[in-house]
Amino acid sequence: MSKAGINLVANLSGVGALTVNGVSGDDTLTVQGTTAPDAFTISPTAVLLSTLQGVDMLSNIDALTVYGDAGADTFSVTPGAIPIRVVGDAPLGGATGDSLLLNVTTAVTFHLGLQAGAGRFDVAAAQPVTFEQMEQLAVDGDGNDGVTVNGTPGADAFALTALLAPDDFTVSLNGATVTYTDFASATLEGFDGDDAFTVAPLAGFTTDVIIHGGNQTAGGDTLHV
Ligand SMILES: [Ca+2]
Ligand SMILES: [Ca+2]
Ligand SMILES: [Ca+2]
Ligand SMILES: [Ca+2]
Repeated sequence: MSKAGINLVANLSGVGALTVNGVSGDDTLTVQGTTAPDAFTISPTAVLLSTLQGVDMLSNIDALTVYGDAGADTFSVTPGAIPIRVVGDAPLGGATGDSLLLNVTTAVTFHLGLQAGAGRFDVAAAQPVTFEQMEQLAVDGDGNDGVTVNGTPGADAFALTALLAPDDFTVSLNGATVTYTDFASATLEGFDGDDAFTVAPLAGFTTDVIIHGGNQTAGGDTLHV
């Protein structure tokens, strides 16, 4: 463990439970994974790392960053009182890679980032979760809440595809696909630009789908079901 600003490096061995307490001031805790595949379980109060030493209890920390480093890493994140940032690192792109699972019990809004594999989830009554260099994205709800997928000011291509369970689906926005499980509604926000929406429901699909085309530019927004 190292601390910025005071040249402190603490080497830990044989630690049972590790507590990090920021006490006062503006503190960011960064947890670095290994070059192997790591499985992180992340919340505002703990960062657990499969069989390796994690941070069992963290307190008085104002922001949390977790780096996966190389390897196909998994990040299971429960949002809460502090902003959480996860960086998958290598591998970059491709069908397999780093995966983020966001666990929510409230409404959630997806924002596409500028780089491939980057973006942000705004979670009602919690601080946001931002991600970078993430190849697989999934959000698990509690069945009662809605997800909103925000487009960009330009022309966007949305595709909502129902999966087998009654309230599971994927939403692809300009090629970035997120799998949503257990959501009562899905709202697709086109905003400005000529946006194209494709919806592929299945028999028995129970999620309400709401589409807002927003302002058009020239050709208008289109919906294909
Ligand atoms: Ca890793
Ligand atoms: Ca990685
Ligand atoms: Ca990655
Ligand atoms: Ca748009």
